[in-house]
Parts: sequence; C-alpha cells; structure tokens
Amino acid sequence: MTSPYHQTYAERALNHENPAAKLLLETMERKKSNLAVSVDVTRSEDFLAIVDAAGPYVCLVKTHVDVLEDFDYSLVERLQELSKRHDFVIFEDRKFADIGNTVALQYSSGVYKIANWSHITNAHPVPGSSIVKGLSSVGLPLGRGLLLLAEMSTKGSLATGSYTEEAVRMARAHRDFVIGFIAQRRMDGIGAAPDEAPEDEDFLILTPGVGLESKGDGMGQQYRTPREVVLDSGCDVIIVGRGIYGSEFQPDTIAARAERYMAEGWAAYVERTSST
Ligand code: 5BU
Repeated sequence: MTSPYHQTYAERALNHENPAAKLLLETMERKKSNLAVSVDVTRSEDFLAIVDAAGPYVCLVKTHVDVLEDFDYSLVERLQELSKRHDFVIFEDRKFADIGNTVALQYSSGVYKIANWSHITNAHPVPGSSIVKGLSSVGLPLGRGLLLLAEMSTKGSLATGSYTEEAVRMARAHRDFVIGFIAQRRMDGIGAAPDEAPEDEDFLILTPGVGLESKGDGMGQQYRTPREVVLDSGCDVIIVGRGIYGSEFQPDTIAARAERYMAEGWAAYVERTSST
C-alpha cells in the first residue's frame, strides 16, 4: 500500500471513518489548501476580521477562545457562519491535560462549551489514556476528533523520545476518536514493533511553528518553512499565526500573506505526492 506521505488528501479521506478527519481531508482537497490560520488575538472584532480575511485560503481555523477579553457566546455563532461561508474546519487548541472526569466537563461545559462547535480539539497525553476516554465520552457522539500532542515546536520541549512513542501508542488504541497529532513530523509506525503498526495506519499531522520570515519569536517558538514541514517532514497541515496577521489587522495584507502560505504549502504537497 502507498504510504500516507505519498497519498493524496482525497485518497486518504476515504480511509478515515471519523467525521472530523474526513471533513478536514475533504476540505483540504476541495480548497487546495493545507494551510491553517491560528488566530491569537484578544479582541473579538480583530478575531473575526482575521478569520474573514484569511478564510478563503485556509482549510482550518485554529482558535484559543480563552484569550478573547470580550468573549461572549455569540462569537461562536459568527465563527460558525464564517466557517460555512468560507468552507473551513474549526479547531480549538485547548490542550486539555487533566483527569478524564475534569476534561469531560471542561470540554462540554463552562463558558466555552467547546464540544458544541469545535470539530477538532487536542490534549496532552501526560495523564495517560484516561484523558482520551474522558474527552471521547463527550466528543465521539458528536462526531468530533482529537489530536494528541506528540511533539511541540518550542525549544527544549520535553515531548520527545519515549513520551512521543507513548503518545502514538495511545492514539493507536483509540483510533475512532484520535485522528492524529500535533507534531513536527510523520508519526506512522513510531513506537511500534515492525509487525505491530497496522498497515493502514494514517494519522493526520498538524504542525505549528511555521513561518517564512523569521526563525523564532524570542519566547521559545521555532519556525520552519512550509516546504520543510510538508515535504521534508511529511506533515499534513501547516499552522501559521503571526506569519499571517503579523502586528496589524489590515484585511489586504492578511489575505495576501495567507495566499502566499497557501501556495507554498500546496506546492510542497504536490511535489511530495508526485515523488516516488
Ligand atoms: P505563531 O504565531 O505562528 O507562532 O502561532 C502558533 C500557534 O500554534 C499558537 O497558537 C500556539 O499556541 C500554537 N502551538 C505552537 O506554536 N507550538 C506547539 O507545539 C503547539 C501549539 Br502544541
């Protein structure tokens, strides 16, 4: 069988049963975009302006709703409208990290009710597989998908070696709900004995730490180019925040930058899928 590295997003969509994974892969193929925009701003007005300007160029919008100072639930409705208009998937980058019972409450309830609107969310594997059980009790009936944080983009990250391998084993044991990883490279076969990894293993790899103009941010973030991430490391979705919205919220610049990242990410994918 061809490895996911060489398969098209459309081919891979057929292999996934989880609705969120399928939706993401189909959206990538339809829009010819493997770009996600990460929108980390504190005012709802800026948030919506960035999503609206970048929306046509992205397959996914990644949020941190807890940084919005003026959050109210109507923002979610606006975001959902934009998601329909521009055809993108929503990913709340919540990074759950507690016991099963607590994360189930944090996912379903409180101010944000993340499970109600976010197609995809993520979790640290640090508590063990009970975290997947807790989140899955809420998300699976709603057709949601989970990403495990197998690696991080930051300098000195502790998510390496056997920790990363355990994250992949945890995912392998919960393939109905865990659709892939936040990681810096492909994870297929990691942590498995040669006869252990299922042949049809296909995890989605979403990768932050992508930038064309700088190597880092002075606070531990490390950037690689879309080409390094997609072609050299085999990742599927490039996640770009400040590289797109920078320090100003002018719709023209946001759209132009998003278009550039989209083109670079897609060119790397085309090169990858046409290589043998
Ligand atoms: P940036 O502006 O492109 O640096 O934003 C990157 C986003 O990705 C930001 O929301 C982080 O919280 C997120 N992120 C990351 O940068 N690195 C990681 O390893 C993980 C998440 Br996990």
